[in-house]
Amino acid sequence: MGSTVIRNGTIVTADLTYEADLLIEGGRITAIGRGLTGDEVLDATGCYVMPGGIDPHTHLEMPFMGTHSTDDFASGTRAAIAGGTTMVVDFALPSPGQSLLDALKTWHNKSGQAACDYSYHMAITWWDRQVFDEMETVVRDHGITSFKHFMAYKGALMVNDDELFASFSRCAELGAIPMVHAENGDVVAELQARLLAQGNTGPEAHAYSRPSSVEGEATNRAIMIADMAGVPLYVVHTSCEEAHEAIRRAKMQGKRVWGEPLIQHLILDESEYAHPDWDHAARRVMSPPFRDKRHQDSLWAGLASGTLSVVATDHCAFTTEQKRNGVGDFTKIPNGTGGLEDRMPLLWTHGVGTGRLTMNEFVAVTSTNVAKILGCYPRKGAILVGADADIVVWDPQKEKTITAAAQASAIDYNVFEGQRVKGLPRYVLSRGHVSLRDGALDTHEGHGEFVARAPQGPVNRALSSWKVLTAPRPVARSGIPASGV
Ligand code: DUC
Ligand code: ZN
Ligand code: ZN
Ligand code: ZN
Repeated sequence: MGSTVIRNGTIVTADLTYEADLLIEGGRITAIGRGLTGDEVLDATGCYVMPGGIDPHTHLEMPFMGTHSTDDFASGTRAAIAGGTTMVVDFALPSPGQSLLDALKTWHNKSGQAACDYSYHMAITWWDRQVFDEMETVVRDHGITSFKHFMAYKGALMVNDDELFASFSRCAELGAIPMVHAENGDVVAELQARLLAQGNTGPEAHAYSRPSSVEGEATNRAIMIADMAGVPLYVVHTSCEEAHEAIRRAKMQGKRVWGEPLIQHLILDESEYAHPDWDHAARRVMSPPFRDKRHQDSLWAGLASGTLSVVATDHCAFTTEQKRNGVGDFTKIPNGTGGLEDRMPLLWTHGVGTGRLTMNEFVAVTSTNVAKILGCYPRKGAILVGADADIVVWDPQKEKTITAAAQASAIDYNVFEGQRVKGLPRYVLSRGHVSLRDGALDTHEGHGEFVARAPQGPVNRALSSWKVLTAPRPVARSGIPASGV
């Protein structure tokens, strides 16, 4: 690969906006300045040159609810690049009882198809001594420093509070970050049973079975458990005010807690489930479900104020045929929606385009904050000499209407169908390779590399009560009472 220069653009990072060219050699940024020359010149006139997006939450080819999500690492990473995302973080998912290291092998086999760089979080779906031991190998030998816990999906992936506390405590020892899917799985299971018994079998009942309070309760509980374990906490797909409120409160108390809204929850609302077409509503079934405007406003405010940290997709794409498994029983509709290709253009359009977010905030929540929280900054998420050349050249004037017909995702619909976006990539570079050029993809299966991440040091502790709880002092007493008082 020869050298490439990105010329005449405006560099936008999480904290700076300035005019400069970039020189890229060997997949990395090697110079930032004016008048740079190279073998190939990409014209960025009128464009913003930003770190490529990092989606911290995808499920590619995920075995789930009796099927597999249809976008795999090949189609999923093509979709990512088409929308300006140059790294995805997927979830290695051991089935209950399966070794973490076995699950890791399965994920490494699948991700060989990736067209952009990727990493994994490891899911903790069961608990015993073997899991405890393997967590250390996962962190130290494999560079996976975040562990996901499902507080929902009772009888499948859900772990209980004792398991959460044990795993969170282990994360604290290892300098790893626990993550939670925060919904009260016991209450959801009970509400599902009641709704079905009452004859509520359609996709709208999915939303009734997962009210915002089940998310608020679980978020609050996870924060408290993390604090007792002395560890920070990353809350995935924060979708409602109650969960956001718990995160805000924790931050005000000095706890390191991060919230991750999804682009779907920012843009789409619960009225989608009232649509008269069963397919339309079922295609939008995901957990947590879409919410009303009050919750959306809360999420946007959190991104602007910094109480919410990153925007993800939870990309978990099922075809209409797969969704139809739930005809007659909403609990059998595979949960998940797509969004990888649309996250950046939609967030730009509805965030920067409306004045709700600055360009620098856009870069922070789509890339830099993710890299910092997950331990791969400044290799990723930065425009700095020495950083990987994962770059998006963003044309703020370019427009399109989102359609399934034109998407890279392998499914047969798009939940954002018909939405107009203004702000799209002109070029996308994945470690220096120009993978999108004026709307045309030039991706290579297998170009993507696994990104090993570093554990965080003791400085990354939660700040409130951990010292008391992890180092109890025995009470000194003068004598032993005669009776067992
Ligand atoms: N939610 C979804 O909608 N799909 C995948 C897993 C999840 O938690
Ligand atoms: Zn989830
Ligand atoms: Zn998920
Ligand atoms: Zn090529």
